[in-house]
Amino acid sequence: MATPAPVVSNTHSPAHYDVIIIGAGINGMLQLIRLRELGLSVRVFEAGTDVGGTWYWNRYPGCRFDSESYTYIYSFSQELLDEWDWSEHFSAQPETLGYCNHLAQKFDLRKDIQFNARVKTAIFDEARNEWEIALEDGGQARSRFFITAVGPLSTPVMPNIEGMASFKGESYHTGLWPHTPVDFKGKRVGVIGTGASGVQLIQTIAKDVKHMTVFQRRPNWCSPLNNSRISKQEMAEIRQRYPEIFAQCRATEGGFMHIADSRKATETSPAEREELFEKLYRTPGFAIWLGNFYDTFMDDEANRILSEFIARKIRGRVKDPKVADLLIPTDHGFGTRRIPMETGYYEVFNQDNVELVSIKDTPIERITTTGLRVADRDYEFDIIVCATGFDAMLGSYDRIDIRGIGGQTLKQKWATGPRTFLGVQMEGFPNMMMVIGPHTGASFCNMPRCGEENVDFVTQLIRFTQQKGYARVQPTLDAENKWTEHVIKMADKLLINKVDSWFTGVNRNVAGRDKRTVLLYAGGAPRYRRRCEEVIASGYADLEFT
Ligand code: N01
Repeated sequence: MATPAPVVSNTHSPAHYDVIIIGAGINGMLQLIRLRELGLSVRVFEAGTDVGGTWYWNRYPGCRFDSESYTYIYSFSQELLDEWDWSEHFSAQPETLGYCNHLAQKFDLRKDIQFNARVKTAIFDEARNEWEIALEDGGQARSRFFITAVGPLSTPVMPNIEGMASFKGESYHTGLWPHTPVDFKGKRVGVIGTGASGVQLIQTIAKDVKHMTVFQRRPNWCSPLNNSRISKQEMAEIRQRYPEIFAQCRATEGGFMHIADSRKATETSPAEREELFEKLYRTPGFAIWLGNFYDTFMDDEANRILSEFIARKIRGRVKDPKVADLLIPTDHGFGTRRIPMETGYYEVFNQDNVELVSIKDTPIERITTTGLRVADRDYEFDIIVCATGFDAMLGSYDRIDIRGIGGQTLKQKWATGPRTFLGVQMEGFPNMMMVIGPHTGASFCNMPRCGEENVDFVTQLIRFTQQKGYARVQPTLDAENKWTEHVIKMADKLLINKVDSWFTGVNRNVAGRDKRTVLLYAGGAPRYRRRCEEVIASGYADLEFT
């Protein structure tokens, strides 16, 4: 349970800090630790009642990592590495939340975090070179620096279906799951959405439900997680290998342990391809995605060959060929949207008490008091679960009124897509920094691996600004334009950016999100890291200090 931190007064003059951070998730917490080391006064505002971010909110049954647990651990403290044991190769949400709690307790973080504190506005005071932060409850605070550690997937979105509020049974969104367990035993359950959250939930509750109807709009390519337990002895071996594991993640494009095969699928014999695909299908984690022939990310033909292999696997696992056909994507290739990692997902559709309803051509007409209606058929449920995802990357920025120089809002600045320098700062928004913002190398990377580097970059920039006695730091417009153009150019080479998904910012449940936008940095973590190092080595030549 969180120890309540003192509440920022809304009756006295606003409290003042060196730095205000929004978000006490995995990166907000690390940012707090790092800034404390500089001797700065830091306040974190967190909307939840405790730490953990993603792992605090997403408590749905089956929620777990698809990063190897031991790559999702911070490397900055040997003590932390020595004392934390993972029990599975891909740990489940309670264990990860436990890790977040452990971090908060070990570093006594809660005393600097105000919970139940949703930030409403952040306005740059040009006369004082300070950010003025207002909370939804009326509280206010000021700071020299303002950091958003709001997470890329933290604004859950309900489907825009008529009658959402009319359902009289229980209804849930995976990203806003209650803290008390939901009992699915003997219940008639409807699930809307088959992304990574839906897949994890469906395969987990299938054993409990009386009946489950899965409403699928566009199927996703899923592949086996191949999870297993970690014995004490294996954990001891993993601990010895931490330096090697981190080094391996550092060398890869996405901060995972999987290294892409340098051969081209299109130039390899069918037998060799089959051998690699089979091996990767049995390998734990994202190997089949990130460790595959490198051209499967860029070349339509290579991607088609891989997609065909996965389609065969799905057909081999789903008994009813018509159902198998429905589960095989036809509008995008394997890995061009985020791969949901599964454990027995396809077999769920062999159960007599599970029905798959394709709503691709006949959308859900409306939610009713007893369930929902599709193409003149009424479905009755005790529970409806919306696994309908998030307003990715931009949603959490949009719901805060952020105003920089001249009163310009961030929403105005990003009207045609994000414009950033390194995904960390924006021209016109001095002293504001983003951790895992759009366009950072961390945006398309194993979160803690790149997050740690992102936090270090922000920390060093603040230290430099403070040490030199500057009141303001922001990128030049030229630097911002060049970085934004570079990010857009990099995106062009990947098939991922030619498909509608949260990767490309398309979400038809949210007004204005019907066109693709470049949100993620596709140039790879090593290239991004090199650019950050150049910026530091140049004495931050791309930035303007006042
Ligand atoms: O969300 P999604 P998610 N009517 O956007 C459907 C991370 N994550 O929460 O594809 C009917 O992927 C929508 O259909 P369509 C991971 O990065 C990580 O599942 O738009 N259906 C889709 O099927 C992941 O990518 C883990 O046609 C509607 C689904 O809802 C990201 O979070 C676990 C609809 C949304 O899928 C998001 O995953 C879970 C409507 N109106 C998540 N609106 C780990 O393992 C939406 N849908 C770490």
